[in-house]
Formats: sequence, structure tokens, C-alpha cells
Amino acid sequence: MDDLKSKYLGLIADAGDEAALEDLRVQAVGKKGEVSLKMRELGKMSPEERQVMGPKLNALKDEINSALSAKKSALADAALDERLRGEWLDVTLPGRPARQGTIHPVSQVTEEVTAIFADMGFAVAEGPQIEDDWHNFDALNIPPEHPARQEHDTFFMHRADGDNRPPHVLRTHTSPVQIRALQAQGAPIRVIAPGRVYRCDYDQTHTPMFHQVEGLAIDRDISMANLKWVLEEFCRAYFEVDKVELRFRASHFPFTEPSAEVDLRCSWQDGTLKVGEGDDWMEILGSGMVHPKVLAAGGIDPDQWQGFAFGLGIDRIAMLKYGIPDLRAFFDSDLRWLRHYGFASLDQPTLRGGLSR
Ligand code: 2NM
Repeated sequence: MDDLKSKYLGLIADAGDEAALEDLRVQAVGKKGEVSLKMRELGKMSPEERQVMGPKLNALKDEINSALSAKKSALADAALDERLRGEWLDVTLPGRPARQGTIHPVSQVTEEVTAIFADMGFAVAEGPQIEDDWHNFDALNIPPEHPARQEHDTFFMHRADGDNRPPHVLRTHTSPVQIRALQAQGAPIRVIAPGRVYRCDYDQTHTPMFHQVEGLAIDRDISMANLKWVLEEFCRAYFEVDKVELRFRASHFPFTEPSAEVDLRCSWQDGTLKVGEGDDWMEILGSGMVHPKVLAAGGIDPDQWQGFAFGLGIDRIAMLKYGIPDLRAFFDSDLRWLRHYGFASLDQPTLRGGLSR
């Protein structure tokens, strides 16, 4: 019995891996193992002998089993240590430049537009992307029967069953942000509202989510002349040219009166855009004098205050300036596209340092 004990405890201590350990278990205490065979011999012994040998064999079996399981967990610990050594990672190493992200053209252009309008005294206003129908429509003089309110353009949120209040909507423009800014701040005011807007429309030139920036300037004596200067100044700075020419075409929006669509003189040569010269006109924004009803909805007395507002599509002016052909690629998250059209993350656009080096 002592020989068996020292033999197996020695072999277990020297076992190199779990498979060797399992072989030893079978050899010693498996069904036909050495210790088990000895236990079978108990049947042939006299009761006196059995009384001595039985407990000793059981103790031997227990001892071998616990040596096996102690060795097993020691081997598992060693294997884990070995693996951790192999997978060791120095988290203090610098990042790899090739993997660095880029600034999306939409973010870049939003920053450029913000820098230009900030220089003219406009603050940035933000608001919720899920709006109530009052802020998105009523306050902007868009009555319930207006086509822009029908199902085909607007994404409606669900109300709980039995709740008959009008549903919230995904904002279809950033104008509700201007209403909120008017309510919160009153007049005079100069703000721009850049951000995501949503319309149920998807084709070559429309995505269901796109980006707008709208501007609002209210004071006692603001006129269309101020609007024209601000927009010219904006186009000069944004397209980085000395001379721009704008054309105002009479139009109609519910929230402005009068309203004008604004075209920019340009030329297209070999697929590249030149701003400020040539015989083409390109529509780039909508604008007008804020409707008295909209001022009143914002809590402003229309007999005391007046001003202009405008709206333009960020995605579209990004495509124009940076020669991006396909709108839908903006929202594909294609890393090759992002590396090609993206901007260096540490180059902040400023008017002094250059908008778009
Ligand atoms: C446009 C065109 C014309 C506009 C109006 C307002 C508000 F809220 F002040 F009334 N914000 N933006 C506006 C006016 C937007 O987008 C084509």
C-alpha cells in the first residue's frame, strides 16, 4: 500500500498536462485501476483483515483523488498564466496613425458654417430631434391641412393605445429650434440652428435623415438688405472666393413673407464647380422675412420686431465644395469613403487659419 501511494503521488507530481493526469487517474482509481483492483480483493479477506484494510484502501483512494484534483487546478493556473503572458498588451503604447479616424464631411462643414456665422455674431442653438407638432408645424404657420404635414413627408412617433393627443414627430426642419430660442431668449436675437432633420423620402438625391442649418436674425429694423449681405458674406467665406453674386427669386414658404429662393452664380467645367463666375445659377438656399404669426408664436410682438430667416442643406453644400458625387454614400459608414473624404481630426476650421486647408 505504501508503494502504491508513493508511486502515484510521485507520478501525479510529475504529470506535464491534463491528459497525462487523466491517464494516471484511470491507471490508479479507474474501474480497472490498481487501487480499485486491490479493493476488489477485500471480498476474499477475513472479516478481521477487511476491517483493517478497508479503511486504509479508502484513505489511499481519497489521497490519490485529492492529489489529482490539486494537480489539475495547478496545471490550469499555469496554463492561464502562460496564456496571459502571451496575450499581454501594453495599453500605454501610442495609437497607430493608420487607424486614426477622420472627421466626416458633414461635421467639417457644420464647423465651417458655424465659424462663419459666429464671426457675424450668430450663436448656435440646439433642440430636440423628436418634436411636438406645435413646435414643428403650428408655430411655423403650417396649418393641419398643409401638404408638409401629411403622412408622406413626416415620420410620426407612436402614442400609447388610447392616447388621442396628436403624435410627436421627427423634426422635418430645424425651425422648431428657432421657435424655442425665441421663446427662451426673446428679441433681439441672432442664432443658427444646425442639425439632423428627417423626412420620409429616399432616392438619388434624398435620404430620410439629412442635415440643415437655419439662421434667424430679429431686431427692430432688420430688412431684406441685411439678409442679402449676410448670405453673400456667407457664400464668399464658405466657397473661399473673393466675389460672389446672388439672385433672389420670389418664392413661398409658410413661415416667411416675403419669401425668396437664392441662386448662386457659378460655372460647371469638366464636372468642377466654380463659384462667382460663369453663366449658370445654382439654387442653394431658401429665405425670407419671418412671418408675423411666427414671431407671435415665439412670444415676440410683431409690431415691435422684425427679421429674416433662412435655411440650407449641409449635405448638399458639402457635396458642392468637396466634389462628393453621391449623397447616399454619406451615411454608409464605408471606411474607405471616410478615409478618402474625411478631414484630419486636429484641423479645426477657423476664418483666420483657413476653413478647409
Ligand atoms: C427656410 C426658408 C425660409 C426659416 C424660418 C425660421 C423661423 F423659425 F425663424 F421661422 N427658421 N428658418 C426658414 C425660412 C427656413 O428653409 C428653406
